[in-house]
Amino acid sequence: ASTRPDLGDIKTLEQFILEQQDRFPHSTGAFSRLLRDISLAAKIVNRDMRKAGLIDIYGSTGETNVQGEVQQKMDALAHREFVLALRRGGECCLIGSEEHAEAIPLDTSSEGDGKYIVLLDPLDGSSNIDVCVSVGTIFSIYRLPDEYDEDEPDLDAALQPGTEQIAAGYVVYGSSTMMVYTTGNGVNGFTLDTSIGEFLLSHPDLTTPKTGRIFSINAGYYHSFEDGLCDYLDWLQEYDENDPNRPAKTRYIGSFVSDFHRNLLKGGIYMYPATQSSPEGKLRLMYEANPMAWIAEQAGGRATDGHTRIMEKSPTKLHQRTPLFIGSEDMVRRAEAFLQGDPDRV
Ligand code: P6P
Repeated sequence: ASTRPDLGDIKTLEQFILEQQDRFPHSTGAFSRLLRDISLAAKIVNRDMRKAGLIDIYGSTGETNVQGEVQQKMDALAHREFVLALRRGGECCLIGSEEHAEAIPLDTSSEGDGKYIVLLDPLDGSSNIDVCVSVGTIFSIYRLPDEYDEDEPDLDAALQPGTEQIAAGYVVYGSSTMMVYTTGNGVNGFTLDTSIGEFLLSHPDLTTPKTGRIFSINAGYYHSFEDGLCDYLDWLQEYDENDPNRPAKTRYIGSFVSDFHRNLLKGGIYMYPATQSSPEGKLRLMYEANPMAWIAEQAGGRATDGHTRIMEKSPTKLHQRTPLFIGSEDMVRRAEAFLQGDPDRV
């Protein structure tokens, strides 16, 4: 039987957010409005994304962003849409974005309370746009600590460990467009019905399988991985008559949000370890690893850097990177065991 709700009990993201808000009697509605602002920007990015090939907005702007990568036009456009939506909404006082070297303070005198900080990767995997491979947005929301003034928030206010997040989510612009997020009470997935412009609850109470048969890693770097990791990858690909998940299957499309989302639903592990060219790994702690780590944990999975729980890492820089092992709990624990030289521990 399908887990999809029948037409009788369609629930929009807005209705869902308001239901959740009712669970917090003293809530002012500011957080609900913030999530609404984010979902609006996601719909706009989705609209422009689906026309990328038509209105010639892909290809590079020729400028380079803080990552030194050639900035794809869609990256810049997605960044702008989220900043505009958050500025208009007035609930966010500070934005940290992969597309901008410094944190961006927003003038909150307009409407909202300006009590929230949003860290985001506006468009992860954007080099895939030109070849029509799916991409995604990742966001992480913190509350402005009481000791800071929303009119003068500074970067330190944003450098909180992942355990302090109050919401984390992603949008995957794939064969359909989905928004998946958590506020600490489980994970829920919404699919965009473009005919009515609404995200509809399609994956209530998402949980991830405890183990799986899919591993996602760039095998091209095999010779630069640490030994324990090579041993783990070799182990995964050995036949074992007692283990239906070995040999494991590799699925890696070069778009973290899509690889993560597929593994969340089917079971699997995504790994971006330290390599020679990326000694700290490639994924960013604040707006890629932390939000996805919370979603993974809330869905029953696990996320570490091979040794330390991602959400307990103390941030020092907005764009700092971290090695990342994330997904089904048993697979992440097994990877850790190999990395720590104790493969038979689990
Ligand atoms: P590599 C995209 O640039 C990204 O940040 C992730 O979305 C993706 O999983 C990874 O980098 C791909 O990196 O080094 O394997 O090409």
